[in-house]
Amino acid sequence: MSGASSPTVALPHPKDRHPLFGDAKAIDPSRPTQTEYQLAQELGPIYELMFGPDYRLLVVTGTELAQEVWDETRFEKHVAAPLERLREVTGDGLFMAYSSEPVWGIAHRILTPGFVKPAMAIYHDAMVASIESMFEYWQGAGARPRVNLTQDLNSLTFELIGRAGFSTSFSAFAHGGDADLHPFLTQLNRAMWWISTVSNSTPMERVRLERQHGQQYKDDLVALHEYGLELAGTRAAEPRQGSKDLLDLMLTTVDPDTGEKLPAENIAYQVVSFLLAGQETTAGTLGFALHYLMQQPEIADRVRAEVQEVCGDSPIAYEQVAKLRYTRCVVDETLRLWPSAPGYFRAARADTELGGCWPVREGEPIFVLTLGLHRNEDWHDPLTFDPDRFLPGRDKGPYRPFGVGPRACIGRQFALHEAVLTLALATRRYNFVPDSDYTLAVHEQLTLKPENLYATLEHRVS
Ligand code: MNH
Repeated sequence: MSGASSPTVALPHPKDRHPLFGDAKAIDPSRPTQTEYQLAQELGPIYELMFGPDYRLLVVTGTELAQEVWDETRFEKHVAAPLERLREVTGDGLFMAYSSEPVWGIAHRILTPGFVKPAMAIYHDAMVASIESMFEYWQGAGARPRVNLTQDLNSLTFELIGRAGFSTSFSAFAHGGDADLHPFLTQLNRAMWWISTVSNSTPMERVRLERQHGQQYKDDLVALHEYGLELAGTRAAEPRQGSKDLLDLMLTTVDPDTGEKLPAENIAYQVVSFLLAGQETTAGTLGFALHYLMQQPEIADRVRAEVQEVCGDSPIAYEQVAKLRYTRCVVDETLRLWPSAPGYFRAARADTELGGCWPVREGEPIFVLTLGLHRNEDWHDPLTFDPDRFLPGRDKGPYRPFGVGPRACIGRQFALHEAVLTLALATRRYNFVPDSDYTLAVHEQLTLKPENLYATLEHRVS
């Protein structure tokens, strides 16, 4: 291929392209990024998907191409079409704010101190208490209960962000069963289902969905935002003493750059954003990790040995979490093989070429599919779950499960602390025995998680 290539170079794309609907039929709407990963294996490190006559999406899974797209001088985060819908849920909260909106910078500066590594000391006890409330719930289910991990881990991360971030308990483990889910979680799940389904369906299917579920979705949006307003309003009326949680931070901090505070509307959107971004992704990560610990019990034994060495039988202290190096490798490897946020959108700041030959227009969406990138040929034996590859000194391939640049995940330290702590406490306490006939099925609703993952729990310590 010559350096001065013509702009007519055709990108690989799925066969059987429809003149109107483009490649929509090539994507299974119930598992879009998993189909995109399969397509990457057929079509290579970059390919294009057409959704309609003039909506093109580039999908990137090659290392060099991803490194180009990560370059903040040429590319930036892009709030792409499916994410426009997410903006209806999270408004101008950090997650979906446009970088050009001043409120993003204000919120980023106000909230960053709440998410740096040392700040995890503030949340540690609330995290432990949330994890123990799950254990108590399991305790109540009998001597050797079979538990629904997919569901319970969702409740855990929800309860944990509520207690740690907002000093609020959702009583996620107060009752059993789906029927007792907190209304916020029911509304959030329903809204996510709607967005994921609508975003991945044809215009005709969309009309039907709109008719059947459109009103419910609108009602849920209102309820979610009202919940955020109420939480913030209650706190504003009754300030707390002591160390600041995320809510205090947002309500009381003045942005050092502009001297402005966050408007109440925006704080409500931040609350919804954290409950959304902080919950599904971490629950999925914990589910995948426990799945592999069950499938490869020798890894669970190494986690146990490490916890024993660092903490003995004592409670796990904040400082000890950083010493659980192997447990952290388990989390890193989980996020490699199954990045629970399976990709993110970028766009060029000006017309450019990718890989020196693929023309890319300013602002057109490029999807970095980490689900494919993290398994490409630059990783040795990529389909094997092997935490040791994250030990210091080992060769590593491309790895960015939390995104890149100023818009990368603000909750990274929070998620890692939470995940390491949960795995350490849970494996010390229980043997997790998988259903003998379980094969991993991955549920996709913008994020990934193991579907119908159950475990039978054998108590190890009293
Ligand atoms: Mn999180 C952004 C992955 C846990 C809050 N998060 C992102 C992005 C990825 C991501 C990828 C970038 C998206 C994009 O470029 O469009 N996040 C994860 C993963 C986990 C996770 C894989 C768990 C594992 N995230 C959390 C937790 C919280 C959180 C926990 C909050 C407590 N994440 C955010 C917020 C953003 C974000 C807020 C948006 C940051 C910004 O744009 O300023």
